[in-house]
Amino acid sequence: MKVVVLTGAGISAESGVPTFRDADGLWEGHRVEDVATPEAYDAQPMVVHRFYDARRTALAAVEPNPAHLALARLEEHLGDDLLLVTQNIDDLHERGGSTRVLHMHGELRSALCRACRSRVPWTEDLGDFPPCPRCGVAELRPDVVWFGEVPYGMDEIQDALAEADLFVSIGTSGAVYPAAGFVQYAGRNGARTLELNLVPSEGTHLFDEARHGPAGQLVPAWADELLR
Ligand code: BV8
Repeated sequence: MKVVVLTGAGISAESGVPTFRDADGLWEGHRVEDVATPEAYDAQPMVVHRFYDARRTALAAVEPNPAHLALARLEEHLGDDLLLVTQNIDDLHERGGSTRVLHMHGELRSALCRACRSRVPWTEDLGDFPPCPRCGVAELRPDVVWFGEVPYGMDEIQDALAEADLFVSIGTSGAVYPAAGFVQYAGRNGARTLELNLVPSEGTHLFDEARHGPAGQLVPAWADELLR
């Protein structure tokens, strides 16, 4: 049984990580779509650094929740038959025990050098323009995929969706592409599709089945069902 799981901000909500749409997409009065763009970074790098430095710092104060732990248990049983794709840039899947996580929108704990294009592990602030540990040039930016930028791992994701028997979308509003289109691609390639979300997402009608409620309850129950 080949499974592809896609997670969004909703899976980290019960860990205390705010989602994009709960704060109606605002941060310090900025719309996320206005901060998470290369144009915003070029125009006002310090505002964008403050946005990501604050979220990177906040990682220390949150813990994985039962939904993250259930997906790690699923990986233990399914191994390479499970591909976990996340839109999240937090490290809660890893801290919950998942070892193979595809961060299609990048990660807070990584920095990207605009000079040498290296992706380097990073846990400190970037707002003081530290030099790249690889090339020494002070051009490190958050290693995050902004609006208008190309997500990571699209080939691997598309291959997995084409082979999947089951596609499960957890805690995402289905508002952002290409992630929001994965359900149709998987379904067209013969996968059964399931949505686990607090409330019906924008694409809920595209799924064979949808269950609504907190991920911390729905995901462990679904994992138990699958592993039975
Ligand atoms: C691309 C990283 C081409 C940054 C993010 C016009 C101009 C330019 C582009 C476009 C355009 N029109 C459309 C586009 C494409 C654009 C797009 O989709 N825009 C939207 C606004 C229409 N997309 C892009 O630009 C992407 N790149 O298209 O490149 C391409 C395409 C294909 C192949 C190759 C190249 C890049 C988009 C990536 C942007 N970066 N994040 C950061 O984190 O700061 S997006 C960000 O918002 C998240 O990563 C996530 O992906 C997205 C949506 O957030 P969600 O995770 O869904 O969270 P949200 O708050 O929305 O929803 C939470 C859900 O959880 C809710 O449904 C809620 O009910 C539920 N929930 C809450 N609590 C719980 C819960 N569920 C369960 N339990 C709970 N307790």
